[in-house]
This record gives sequence, C-alpha cells and structure tokens, in this order.
Amino acid sequence: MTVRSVFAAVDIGASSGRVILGRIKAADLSGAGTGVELEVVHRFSNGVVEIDGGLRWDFDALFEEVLEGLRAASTVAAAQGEQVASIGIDTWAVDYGLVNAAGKLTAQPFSYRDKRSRAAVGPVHRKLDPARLYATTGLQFLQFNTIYQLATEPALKGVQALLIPDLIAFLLTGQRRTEATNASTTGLFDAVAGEWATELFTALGLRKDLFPPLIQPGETVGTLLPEIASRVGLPASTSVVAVGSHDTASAVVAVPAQEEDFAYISSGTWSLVGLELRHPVLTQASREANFTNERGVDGTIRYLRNMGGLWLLSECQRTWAGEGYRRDLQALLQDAGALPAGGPRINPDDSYFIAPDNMPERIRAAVHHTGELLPDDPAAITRCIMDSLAAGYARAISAAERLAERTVDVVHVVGGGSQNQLLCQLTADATGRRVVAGPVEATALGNVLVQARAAGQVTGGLPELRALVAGGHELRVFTPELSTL
Ligand code: ADP
Ligand code: LRH
Repeated sequence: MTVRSVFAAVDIGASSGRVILGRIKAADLSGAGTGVELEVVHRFSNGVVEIDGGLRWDFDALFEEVLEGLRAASTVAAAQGEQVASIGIDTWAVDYGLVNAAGKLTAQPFSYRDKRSRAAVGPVHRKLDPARLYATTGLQFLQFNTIYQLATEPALKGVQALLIPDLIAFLLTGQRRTEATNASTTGLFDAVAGEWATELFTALGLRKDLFPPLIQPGETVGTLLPEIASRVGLPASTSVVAVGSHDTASAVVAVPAQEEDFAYISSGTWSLVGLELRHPVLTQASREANFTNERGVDGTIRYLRNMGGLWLLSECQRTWAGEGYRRDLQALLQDAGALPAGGPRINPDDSYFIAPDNMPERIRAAVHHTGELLPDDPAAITRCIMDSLAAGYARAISAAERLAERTVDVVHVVGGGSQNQLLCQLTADATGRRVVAGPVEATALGNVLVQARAAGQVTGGLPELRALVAGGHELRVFTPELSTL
C-alpha cells in the first residue's frame, strides 16, 4: 500500500498560531493537484507579554506549542494512513532571538511592540542616511525594523541572530539558515540583488555572519534532530522545508487571483496592502509614500504598505472585556455597520497605536485631536476603526498603482480579517473596486503549497499555485455600493 504524503504547516501570527495538515487533492493518481485541503490539528493563542521589563514573546511556550502541534500532526496523519513528508514554518516578520555558540537562546525575543527601538532610529540614521537605506533595501521605514532593534543590543559578540521562523527551524533541525523573504524585512537586505547588503553591516559595525546564510523557499533546511523526532513521533528523516517564512509572503502565494494585475490586503493584526511586482520600485516618491519592497516567493517583490490593522480592534475588545462588556465580535460589527457613514476617522498607521493598552481611549483622543468627537461607545469606536482602515486601504492602493505604474480592478482580502464583512464592504466602497474575500487561512495554504511543490506534488509557478486555491475555496465577492462612491 502506498502511504500518502501530507505536509505540516506551522503558522504563527501575532495573535494566534496553528499547526495544520495540508493535503493536495489529485484528480487521479497520475494527475496534477486540483486543490488543497487543510486540517487544523492544533491551535493556540499568542500575544506580547511583559518579561524582564520589556515587551517580548514567550518563545519557550510557543516552541512547546509547536511540538504539541507536530505531535498532533503525526498522530492524525498516522490514523489516516498518511505520512508527514515535511514541515514548513512561517511567523510574523522582523523579530529575532539571539543564540549563543552552545545553541542556547540568550533571552526571550523582544517584540516589535517594545518601545526600545524608537530611540535607536536617530543613531542608525546618523550612520546611514535614510535615503541610502531605502535605495538599497527598499524597505518601508518602521521604527521596529530589525536594523533598529539590533542597534539596541548591548552585546552581539559570540551570538547569532535568528529570525523567529528560523529559530524554530534551528531548534527542530540544528541547522541555522535565514529564509530570504523574511530576511528582506530586516533592513539589511539588498532589494535588487536579493542578498544580504554587506555594506550596511559594515557601516553599522555588525558582523557579516550575524545572521546565518540565506536559504530560498522550497529548499530544505534539514531533518529533525533525533530527540525532537522522538518527542513528536515523526521519523528523524522528516525534513523542514523553507517556505515563505514571512507569514505575509506565504499569504500572498495563496491570494486566489486569476488576473495578472490585482491588489491584495493580507488582513490580520496588520494590514499588508499592495501589489506583486517583478522588480522593486526604489524611487524617491516611493520612499516618501513609505512603500516597502519585500521579497516574495519565486523572487517576486511584495510592493506594499504595512498599515494599521485589526490590532486596533482586538486591543479595544481586550479593554472592553476587562470592563465587563460582553458583546461578541459579530454583534459588535453589526452594531457598527448600522451606524451612518461619514463618521470621524483616525490615521491607523500612527505609531501612537503600536503599544498595547487603553486603545479605546487612545482612539478617542486621536479623534479629539482632529477637532471631532467620538463617543465612548464600542459600536462607534469600532465603526471609526473600520472607516479609517477602509479609507487607508483606498489611499494605499491608489498610491501603489501610481508609484508602480499599474492598474488594478480587483482587491483580494485574505487572512482572519477576510471574515469581517463590514470591513470588506467598506473597502469595496472606499476603493471603488470589487473585493474578493478569502481564504481565511491563506498563510497556511501558501506554506503548504511551497512544500508540496518542493516535493513534486504540484508543479508550476505562482499562477498555477493560485489556481489551486481559487478552485478549492469559498470566496465572497463585495461590489462597491454606488451610494457611497
Ligand atoms: P494574525 O495572523 O496577525 O494573528 P489573523 O489573520 O489570524 O491575524 O487575523 C486575526 C483577526 O481576524 C482578528 O483580530 C479578528 O479581528 C479577525 N477575525 C477573526 N475571526 C473573525 C470573524 N469570524 N469575523 C470577523 N473577523 C474575524
Ligand atoms: C504580519 C507581519 C507583517 C510585518 C509585521 C511585523 O504578521 O509579518 O508583514 O510587517 O507582522
């Protein structure tokens, strides 16, 4: 009997993580894939925690969840006569852990939400002019880009920096690599050459081997360490395959676009809003508009803006729950949708909203600052967030079209936020474009597809991978409402 090969995707976002088994559905035994089936085998929550006076990730706890998820994947696969062929890992970008020569993590990794990197921006820019940084890296300025975080480290001697997915892969396999799509978010990566920008390391006095060598999506990182294999119940020959380890890179792989020119919004804690290009746009106008040129799978460029996202809402929900407010998300969105259009707005990208706590008050204060009033009412605050996000998306998509000299008439929304019908409709209204929402689990799908292609179960480039997603998942279409155009 042939044992069917399936793929384990470890996908950890800033708000939650999951381990998912992905199966490629084939038309017949020899036929090409016709779709991807996902089965969530383990879910866990994530969030920043205060440790040793800083906002960090509880990485040790996350790694235990990864092991539990892989154990579940092995059990579920075995029960169905299947074998986990490989494991792919993706998480949020930018953050890293420091690992010493003995392979031990020196501390729990800082979160990009910790304020320490803000003070490092000035000193970094005194060594490297921001215009030169952009011309090389094409990276949007964000105060928490890895380059600024590294400048706060008291000691980098004798340690290596591993981005979060690379750190997980290292603990599973003992192999140290830096996956290229995530490397492109560090501020130390050359957007044109697709290599480390070694001159930037020199200018900042950083060792050139501070990060391990690059690896491309689809290449094998290594096989499981024997002690890990026995803990999770998988053969030690199981490989960890590099995927678009930046979650946004994996999500963009699974945007179910059928047309060549499309915009996407990867909607979760953040909103990643932009286009897929063949070449970076490194112009002064692009820098001024704060667009990023992150690397995508297959050498593509994710030309996008990292904008405020559903963090604004989830933080409000956390505050309201603490105050005893009990309406669930769907009811809250319904109340917000019933309010009239044209209410007050905030700039969701303001760095004022990066830190946690007191979000409803901060949003109200930001509105008051513009001379308007926002009542202390969850529905009104939710509506303000939704209107502000939709207006921001419309601005970003128009700017991307202008800067990249492209035109799009469809906007794909993927990720957890694709379930937010109010936001999808407001986005259609604000952009004047058709919005196609789904799939929710685009990131895990992109992760699985890159593994499946590496294993030869699917073939082709991104259009072929996307066709598998478009054919097999329920998508919802929102058309602009004329009254609000
Ligand atoms: P991340 O990967 O950044 O952790 P996700 O892609 O998982 O984020 O998206 C999480 C967000 O999706 C939540 O903050 C929430 O606002 C939104 N969301 C999740 N489920 C639903 C739902 N059923 N309806 C509307 N919005 C939802
Ligand atoms: C989304 C994301 C985004 C980054 C941010 C730090 O999860 O990876 O693309 O900019 O987190």
